Amino acid sequence: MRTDIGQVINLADYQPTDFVLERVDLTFELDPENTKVEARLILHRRDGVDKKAPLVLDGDELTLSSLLLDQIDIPPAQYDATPESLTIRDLPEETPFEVCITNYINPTANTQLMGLYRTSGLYSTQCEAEGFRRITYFPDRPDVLAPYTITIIAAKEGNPLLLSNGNFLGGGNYDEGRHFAAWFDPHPKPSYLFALVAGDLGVIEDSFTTMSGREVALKIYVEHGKEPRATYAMDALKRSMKWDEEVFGREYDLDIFMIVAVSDFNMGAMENKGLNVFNDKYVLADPETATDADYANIEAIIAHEYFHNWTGNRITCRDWFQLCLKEGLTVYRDHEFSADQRSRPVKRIAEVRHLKSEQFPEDGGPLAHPVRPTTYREINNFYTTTVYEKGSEVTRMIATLLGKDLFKKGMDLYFDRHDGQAVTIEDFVKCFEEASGRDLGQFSLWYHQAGTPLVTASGTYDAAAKTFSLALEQMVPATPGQSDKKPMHIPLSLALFAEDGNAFEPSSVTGAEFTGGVLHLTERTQTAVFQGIGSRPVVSINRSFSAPINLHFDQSPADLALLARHETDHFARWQALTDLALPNLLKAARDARDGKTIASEKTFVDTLLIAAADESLEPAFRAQALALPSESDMARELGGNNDPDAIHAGRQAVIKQIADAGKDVFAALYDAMTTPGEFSPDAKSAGRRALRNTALTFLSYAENSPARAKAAFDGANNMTDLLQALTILAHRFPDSSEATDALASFRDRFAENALVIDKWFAVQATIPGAGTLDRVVKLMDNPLFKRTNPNRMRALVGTFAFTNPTGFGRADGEGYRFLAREILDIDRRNPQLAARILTSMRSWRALEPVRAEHARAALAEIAQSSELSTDVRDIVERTLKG
Ligand code: B3K
Ligand code: ZN
Repeated sequence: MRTDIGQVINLADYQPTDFVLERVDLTFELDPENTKVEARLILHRRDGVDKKAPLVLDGDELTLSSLLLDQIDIPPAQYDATPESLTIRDLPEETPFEVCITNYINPTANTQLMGLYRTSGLYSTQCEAEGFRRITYFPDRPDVLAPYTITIIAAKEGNPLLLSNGNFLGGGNYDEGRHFAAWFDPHPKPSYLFALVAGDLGVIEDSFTTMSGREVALKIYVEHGKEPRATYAMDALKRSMKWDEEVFGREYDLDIFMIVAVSDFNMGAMENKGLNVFNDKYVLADPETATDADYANIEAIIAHEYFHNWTGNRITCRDWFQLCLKEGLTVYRDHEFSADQRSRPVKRIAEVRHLKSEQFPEDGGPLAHPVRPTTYREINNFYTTTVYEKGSEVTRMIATLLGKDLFKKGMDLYFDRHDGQAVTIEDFVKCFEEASGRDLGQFSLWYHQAGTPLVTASGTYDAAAKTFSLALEQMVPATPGQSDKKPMHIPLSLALFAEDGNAFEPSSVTGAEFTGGVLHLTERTQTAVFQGIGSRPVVSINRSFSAPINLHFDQSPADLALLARHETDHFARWQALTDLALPNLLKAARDARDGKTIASEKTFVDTLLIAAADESLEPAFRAQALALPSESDMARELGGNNDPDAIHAGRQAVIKQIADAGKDVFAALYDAMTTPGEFSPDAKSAGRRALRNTALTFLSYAENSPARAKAAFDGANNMTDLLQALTILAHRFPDSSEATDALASFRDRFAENALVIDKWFAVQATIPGAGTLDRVVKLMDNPLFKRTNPNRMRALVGTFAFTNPTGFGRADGEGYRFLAREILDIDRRNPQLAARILTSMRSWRALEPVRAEHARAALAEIAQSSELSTDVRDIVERTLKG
């Protein structure tokens, strides 16, 4: 039964609750199919609220069993209970009162994985955003904060562990065969941060001494036998705790911090107070089963959830429109953490690649929305790259505008002033305005205007006057619901280089504020004039990607090559290499479409190969430079009438050309970039592996033979190398016996390890070409595939739809029709997962007309179903309309 009716919620309608929640006591009597939940809520009427106003609590698929007011049964006439709400009238006007609610829920039947659910013998919860109302009737909104006491009662058999938020109070035997545990969380929190876990798990333990000398017990719970694979996560946790003390001055605040890894989970992880629940994909790692990317993700996500303890938990969101207040800020914090732990420029390159390939298409398509939206139908559909990644970029721009010290001053003020509160973006921005004295009014448009700004630049040099003029123009494209945009405050980090590679120091700059190397673009058009420039400069604009914009700036290949060699900002070097690559790739795609011969410019190929062989550059940087813009990057740049087959063919031809020209470079790198000794997941070793595997990939084109990849597959001693060799075999030589054998041996070796089998599914889902659809359909019947497991679904169906443009987007439309069928099926069990996978259709309008029509028809087929969840209905209708 669907009780979520999905009405539209508007920011403008925000009202505080009529009643203040003082305290919450919850008692759970766990049973797989009939769990008893007893909730005691102590409330009082807020000052000034109408004395007759009833108490209205949220529910979702609930049935009330009993209801007491101050320990006495409430007469039926005094309340109304429906599956989605409980309304109680005639409550005390002034004094606090206690409401005691009892209801029963079925955790086993909860396939949505929201609220309390039970899979593989484990009880666990997911309450953000609105899952708590699936557990009990409650004021389930983030601005209702209270301390919680939790008692969990369960059969000892199968449930030796009974965990919840806060500090452990005690426990013991209860009645026949059952035991109990009690927890108290003194920090007032909203219901979305509630968590309960019960079952039988293994644990690794450690401890951390905080900066004020308090000892915190650290525990990571995983399935029995997997304990050794949690040690990297534990190490990442301790490093995160230390870093947050050193960089943000934030100390942990309970006696214990726990992480539980679960295998059926809708997202990456969840920051519940003191009891983080993680998708086990982001906890478990060892050299045999995890890639370098897995290690980096684990480190980043462990840090992210831990950092939420201050940015999200101690200070939370007033309403869900403010989601970026905690998510954008916390992503910024985890990005900074990883940059400090690893290589800053390489991390920045990876972030920008991700932003451009995920967030830019969102911002440029039907699902575009502001970082702080003003309206939603289903909040779960707003956990987007715009809220997270663009939200992080907006925080980064504040740091850029203010400089390190004033940014820190603003953050300290924010922590001081708002600790224990549920606040808004305006409260956040105000702290930085007060700390710096800078007006951030225009800047705040970044929160409110959707769409990626386009900045067009052109330069003229006046040799006689020794001035360089940079004319800039900004345009923010129209997005759904926002046709007219105001000019934004865009911080552009900028430098001017002489032909010899040295930077110019302008004697003065007029026409725009230029401080600390940052040019402030605030008007629609603006010309900055740099004085005292001795010769024609080569300009580097938007260094380190200081603003999340598209930049149109015609620079000659020679100028870009100069930046690629001499820029001191290594992000900007990578950008120059990308700017050299892109026109070649786009031309190749057009030529492939028109049946012409494909040839890349010599400057581009030469510059790339010089960078590849440049030993003064980090291997990880070189690997990033050689990973050309992806097919979806190309599609985004082409902007319309896209033919995935032509894009693929064009890109393949360019790769082949680079591979042939650089055959010796790649062979030398392949031999040089070994990582002798024992495996280490550190960033430096990972960088060497990345460059070596990149060389191997190019060699597979130059040599046009699976032999070298086959040897690499047979000789690999870690998952990164093994998986890359497998990918080359499967993608480049799918019909070879080497590919078939490698896929079979990989499957047999890892059949027991679901997370590794996900990689096996994903490698096959991304084999280019129309034939992959049949393979995917067959794989769905493989005994190793489980429809009910979100990781499996994402690995096979999600990866296929999101990252295989020639397979999923095959010309006859079968890929889109397959997705439509799957979405309808997944939606019956797990609406959130279905809605997320469906966003893979967001760029359908940019396809050439035949494919676009197939895609539209598939979307229409979904839309006409009368059974849709609010989640899927919201996405499908916006995708069709926008
Ligand atoms: N806050 C959670 C995400 C919850 C998603 C709910 N649909 C994880 C995170 O961003 O840290
Ligand atoms: Zn988060």
